[in-house]
Amino acid sequence: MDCLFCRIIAGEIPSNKVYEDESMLAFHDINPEAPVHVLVIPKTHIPSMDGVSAENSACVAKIFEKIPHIARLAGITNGYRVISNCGEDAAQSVQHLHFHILGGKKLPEHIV
Ligand code: DGP
Repeated sequence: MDCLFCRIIAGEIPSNKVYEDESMLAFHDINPEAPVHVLVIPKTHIPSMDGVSAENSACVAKIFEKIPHIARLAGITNGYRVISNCGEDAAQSVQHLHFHILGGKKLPEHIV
């Protein structure tokens, strides 16, 4: 298993968990870019947004259903931003689908 996030899911690499259930794991980013910076990943290995399909999108829907709860668990009270970097031009650095939840401060207006 050479996927870093699969190894985190397997418990081979420790993480600071925020939420976990049968289909997803949420944990604090090792390199936070906001006071609260959580990553949410499906337990199914999907390399990026490009790998989402009709066959596997249920786990993505579950993540989006759970993101408001995860944001609250992480202490976010006044709004947040969700980002998924996909591919080289977006500087995706870990090839396992993940959603960044950023909050805990007023974020820059023009990130996209
Ligand atoms: P991206 O650039 O969108 O592929 O984001 C990957 C994120 O993963 C980046 O913000 C840093 C984070 N990250 C990388 N390695 C680790 C790790 O071992 N533990 C944790 N908690 N986060 C990691």
